[in-house]
Amino acid sequence: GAAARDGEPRPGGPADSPFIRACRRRPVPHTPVWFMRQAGRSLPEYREIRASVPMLESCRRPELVTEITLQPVRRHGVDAAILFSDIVVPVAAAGVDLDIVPGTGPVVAEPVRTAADVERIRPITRDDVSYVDEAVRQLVVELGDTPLIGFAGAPFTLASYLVEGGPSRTHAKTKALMYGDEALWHALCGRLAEVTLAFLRVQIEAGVSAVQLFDSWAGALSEADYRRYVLPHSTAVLSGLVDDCSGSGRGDRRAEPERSPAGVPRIHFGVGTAELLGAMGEAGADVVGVDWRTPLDVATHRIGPDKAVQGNLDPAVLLAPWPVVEAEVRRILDQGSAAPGHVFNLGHGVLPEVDPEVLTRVVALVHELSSRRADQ
Ligand code: 1CP
Repeated sequence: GAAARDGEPRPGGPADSPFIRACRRRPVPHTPVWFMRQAGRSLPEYREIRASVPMLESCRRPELVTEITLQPVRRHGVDAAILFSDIVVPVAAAGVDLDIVPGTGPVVAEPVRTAADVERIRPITRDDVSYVDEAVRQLVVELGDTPLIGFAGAPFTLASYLVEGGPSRTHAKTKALMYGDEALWHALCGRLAEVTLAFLRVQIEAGVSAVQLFDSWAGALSEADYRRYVLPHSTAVLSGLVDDCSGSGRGDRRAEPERSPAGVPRIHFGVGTAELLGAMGEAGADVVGVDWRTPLDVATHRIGPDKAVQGNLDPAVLLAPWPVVEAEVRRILDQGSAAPGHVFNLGHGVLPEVDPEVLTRVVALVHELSSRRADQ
């Protein structure tokens, strides 16, 4: 209703939370904090649930997704939840035969080699991922004012799993296809961008407050190659979400104040992307994720003054003695203040061997130090 007109969200709802405010570069009472892979093997309550359920099956059971997603919110008091799922879930829903193998990661039965292989990746609809729709709707109720982050894998990172057949250090087969058959490469990434966009739309329609596009392995490319082979496809995803809100066709969303006028905030993340940060922002992000190699003030300089930043704490620092952790938290809060919006996070996911008590302490420290600054 009235809130849509001046662009300010309903006070107290998830759209007015510190996390969403920081994504939108608005003033915050404290710096919001969440952790990539906050739901996962660092938590005994997660290991217990997962002991008897394979990974992909757990992603398809809304009651398990809901419980696992809520675990880190209850335990750590983080400022956002992230949907428990995996980047290969929509690809499996699109008909690709794959599994997530314990200790390895995603493994694809028949790696993509030909145009016919690309054609077999079907566009997806809500019905193909109804378990995600259900889990998000349930979570939005349970979470109340805490925002829920939806996510998807970006075309390059998904293409890497599909072409390699599994995790790869060099991405050699992926690059061989990219350089060797540019038309097939763009056909593959174009199809993956469609699947990803459809998957994110399902999550947004079900009620997520923000989305993160994971291009975890984009850092394997030079900036020139990133711009030529990847940027158009990631732009199709991130800009496609904004087009949803501009009134052409899917315009009923304009009636929802939280979604208008600019749609939900979009975070764009990768690892080893120091040289790509500017381009990843250009793809259409509100927030750019930064790994542990680039300090947030340097990242802000590269990304430009109109976007928020997220990340930079080395996940391995959480294994260090507390004074080291504390000094790093202070450094990141200092350097993050150079950006127009700052979301505290790690530079990549929580390592399974991290003591969850340390994560809880980091959340409390970020809140304490940053709310003191906000008072000044
Ligand atoms: O048994 C287990 O616990 C399996 C481990 C696991 C988990 C907990 C996998 C297999 N996926 C997940 C969940 C997951 N995956 C989340 C949960 C939400 C959260 O709390 O953050 C998310 C966001 C992902 C996304 C994901 N999957 C990414 C992007 C993020 C990143 O880590 O870079 C990637 C690259 C994957 C692939 C994947 N899935 C699983 C593994 C072990 C891997 C990586 C394999 C590799 O090294 O290539």
